[in-house]
Amino acid sequence: MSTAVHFHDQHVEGAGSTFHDDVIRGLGASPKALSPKYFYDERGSRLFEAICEQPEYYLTRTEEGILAGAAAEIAALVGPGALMVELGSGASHKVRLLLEAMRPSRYLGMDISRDFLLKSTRRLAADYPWLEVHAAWGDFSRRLHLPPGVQGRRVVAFFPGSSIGNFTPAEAEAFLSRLRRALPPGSGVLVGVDLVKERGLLEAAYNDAAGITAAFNLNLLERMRRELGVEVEVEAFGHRAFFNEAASRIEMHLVSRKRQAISLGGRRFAFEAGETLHTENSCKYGVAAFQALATRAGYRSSAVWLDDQALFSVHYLSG
Ligand code: AVJ
Repeated sequence: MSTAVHFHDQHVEGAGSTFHDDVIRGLGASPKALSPKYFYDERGSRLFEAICEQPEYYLTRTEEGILAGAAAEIAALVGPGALMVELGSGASHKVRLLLEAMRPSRYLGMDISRDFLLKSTRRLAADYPWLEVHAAWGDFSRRLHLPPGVQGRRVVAFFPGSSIGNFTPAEAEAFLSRLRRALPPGSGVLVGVDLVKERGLLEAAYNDAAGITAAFNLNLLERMRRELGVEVEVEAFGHRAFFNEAASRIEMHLVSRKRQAISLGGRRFAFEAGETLHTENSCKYGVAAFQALATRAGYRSSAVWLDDQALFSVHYLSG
C-alpha cells in the first residue's frame, strides 16, 4: 500500500524521551502525580478508543452528533481551502464528520502516539484522496508550531473530545493564547468542551461497568514496567475516578491497595495503603465560563453548539 501521508517525524524534539524523567519526578512528588499524556502508548490509545464506545461515556457520541449537525455552519464560518490542524488526532475519526462539508485543502494530524498516528492518517488519506494529509508526531502541549512547509493562510485548529479538560483552567488559558500566537492571524479554533453536570452521570462515564477505564488507568503502570523496567505489582493498585466539585473536574487516581514500594533503577518509591498516584484531571465547564476563558486568551467566541440535553459543547473561537 502506498502512503500518501507527509510524515513529520520527531516533530517536537525529545518527543519520546521524557517519560522516564517525568515518572521519577512524579513518583517523588507529594502528592504523587503523573501527566495523563502518558496514557497514550499504542495499547493506551486502543483502550481509549474502546472507552469512547462504552455506553456510560457519553462524550464521544454526543460530540459526534453535534459536529454532524453543525458541519454546514462550521464550514460556512471557516470557509473552504483552509489548513485544518487536529491536536491529539488519535484515530482521526471525528474529523471525517467535517471534511466533506468543510473541504479544507490540507489536514495535519498531531499526536503523541507515533504508530497510532501513522496508521490513522494513512487510513484518512486513503479514504479522502482529494485531501493533502500531513502527520506530525510530538507533544503539542510542550511545543506548538507548524512543521516547515505546512503553512496555510487560513488555519483552523480542531481540538475535539474535551482534551482541553486535561489542562487546569489556567493552563488551558495559557495554551489557547500560545496557540493563537503560533497560528497566523485570523485563525480559528474548533474546540469540544465537556459541560458540568450532575455528579452521577459524570462519575459513571469514568467508571464504566466493563472496566475499560480502569484498564486504561492501570495501563500506565504496565507501561512503566514495559518501557522503563519499573518493578511494580499492578494488581496491588486499583482505579478511582470521582468528581471534585470544588475544582469542577473528574480526577483519576491509581490507589495503592496496601503499603508497598515500587522501584525504578536504584530508586524506591514508597506508597502507604490507600495512597494514590494522581493520573488525570478532566475539567468540566459551563458555556459562559469557557467563553470567558477563551476571551482572556484573546479569542472571540463566534459560535457554540450544544446537544439537546446540554451534555457537551463545541465552541468556534476566532483569533
Ligand atoms: C481525552 C482527556 C478528553 O478526560 O474524558 C477518558 C480521557 N480519561 N476516560 C477525558 C479519559 C478517562 C478523556 N480526554
